[in-house]
Amino acid sequence: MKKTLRLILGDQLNSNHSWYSTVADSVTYVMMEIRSETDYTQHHIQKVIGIFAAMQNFANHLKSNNHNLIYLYLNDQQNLQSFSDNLQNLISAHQFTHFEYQLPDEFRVDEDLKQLCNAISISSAAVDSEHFFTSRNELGDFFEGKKTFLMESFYRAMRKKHYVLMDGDKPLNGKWNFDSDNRKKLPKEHKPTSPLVFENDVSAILLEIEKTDIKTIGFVDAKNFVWPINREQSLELLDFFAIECLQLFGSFQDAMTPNEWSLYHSRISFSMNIKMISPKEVIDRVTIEWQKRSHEIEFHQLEGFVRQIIGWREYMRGIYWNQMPDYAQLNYFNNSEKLPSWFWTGETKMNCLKDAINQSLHYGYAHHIQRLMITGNFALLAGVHPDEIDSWYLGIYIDAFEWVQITNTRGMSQFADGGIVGTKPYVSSASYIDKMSNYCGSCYYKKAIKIGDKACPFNSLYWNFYDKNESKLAKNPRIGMMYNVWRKMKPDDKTALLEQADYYLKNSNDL
Ligand code: FAD
Ligand code: DLZ
Ligand code: SF4
Repeated sequence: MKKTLRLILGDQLNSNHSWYSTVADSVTYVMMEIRSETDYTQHHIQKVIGIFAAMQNFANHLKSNNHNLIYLYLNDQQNLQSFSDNLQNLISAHQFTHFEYQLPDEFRVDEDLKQLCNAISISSAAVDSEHFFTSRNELGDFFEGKKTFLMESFYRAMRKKHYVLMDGDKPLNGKWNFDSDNRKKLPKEHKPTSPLVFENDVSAILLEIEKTDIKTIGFVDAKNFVWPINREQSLELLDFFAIECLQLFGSFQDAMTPNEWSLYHSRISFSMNIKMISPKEVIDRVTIEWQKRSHEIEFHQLEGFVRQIIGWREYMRGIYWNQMPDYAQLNYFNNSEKLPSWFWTGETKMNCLKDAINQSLHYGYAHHIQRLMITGNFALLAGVHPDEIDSWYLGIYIDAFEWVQITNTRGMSQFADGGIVGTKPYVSSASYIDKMSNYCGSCYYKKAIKIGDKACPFNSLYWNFYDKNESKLAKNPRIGMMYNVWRKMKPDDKTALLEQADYYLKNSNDL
């Protein structure tokens, strides 16, 4: 009799997958909590707990639907702590005759599973994970023969192909992109909607992790775990976003303010990335809400959100599969510094960084502009090696999986890919941060000062970055103007700025 073993990875918790539409005695599923995954970077404690809790809930869901399932807990004696060792062991112990897995999202795991399939003597097959709008190679095929990978053209093609926000063959409401209506600062008196948080008791999982020497970062309140850990909670969070946040999502998408950790963001990246909900469900849900309340929800709020999902998210996945494994080695600026130690403690006098890092430690979450224009901006200005930065981002965020983390970090944020993802590096001085946030007013440093004890570090580091990388950037048409300003500056002023930057870089742990 044919006996099939099917592997379910921790980020493949898609209950709508066609695998589960029939129940068969001949099929057994396997899920495993393993050290190869908990230890490939230093993860946030909430990320490890969140994934284990969601895996356990998914396993219970499958079992209650009468599927055969083997679940290897972290501290099970027979757990060999890697996908391939456990799988080989199970295949021989239970005499499986066929092995199947869903295409993993990570290059490393993909390679491991391909190797395993070559090593075992039974037949095997990989199937689609039935989650994304696009297949792995779709972006590569779309840009075949083109010099650049312009997100906007990919996004438009996705809108047309999947008939999202379309009116015949034209974009709904006449324009593809309404970004110019977005990006407002949060007014000082504006009190954002309080985020929906869950109160999951995950203390049993924490206890198991604490029995091991797994190294994690960040904090957790294990009796009140805030993240969704099953499909029902994920859908509840999505509903909350559609009903409470969508109407201001675009407007305040890039806004930052102290002690407000999520503003009008959806916080559904974790649920989506481990596939408890699908991007199609997300787009359908918000579109229905807009149709119901179009008198209240302006179209630009909806379009801005849809672009993140069907545009950026699919685009990053496509870039990943098109560029890996070489992408992980790119270091366009040859940066080599280390991250300051306060990236792991939040203990810095820089208000914007203190806030972004502390909330990352407390929630395993920061929203896009905090990741891009606060932590990422500083790391790039400080010339930190992309490996250091990747590993920090891959660990600290609950939604961090390499396919979407590395493309955002090494690509969009660090420009280490020399312009595959972005057309210019995202760097700024204090003026942009002040424009988009309420951080500067109460900071030890002064946003308008460039030189001296109270000078905001972003100001001198910004010019130092342009000076240091002139040969690589001056010809970029989107940056040329900055070099005109730099060249026109008085030599004494330039020297003072570079000396100030040098002082800050040499003392970065004390900033
Ligand atoms: P919202 O602001 O509500 O956006 C809705 C959804 O759109 C997100 O859930 C996400 O799925 C998608 N999205 C938005 N921006 C992007 C983007 N640039 N790339 C891909 N999808 C996007 N996202 C991750 O999912 N995992 C990561 O590890 C990750 N690392 C990042 C690292 C850096 C340096 C930067 C600049 C961005 C990173 N992002 C990452 C993208 C983005 O910051 C997060 O998707 C977003 O903050 C998640 O929060 P949210 O669900 O509240 O998003
Ligand atoms: C991130 C993660 C962690 C921390 N632990 C596990 C685990 O124990 N078991 C598992 O199957 N998956 C885990 N994951 C998610 C995997 O790293 C992810 O499935 C692969 O990287 C493929 O994207
Ligand atoms: Fe950040 Fe500088 Fe503003 Fe302080 S003054 S919050 S360091 S940008």
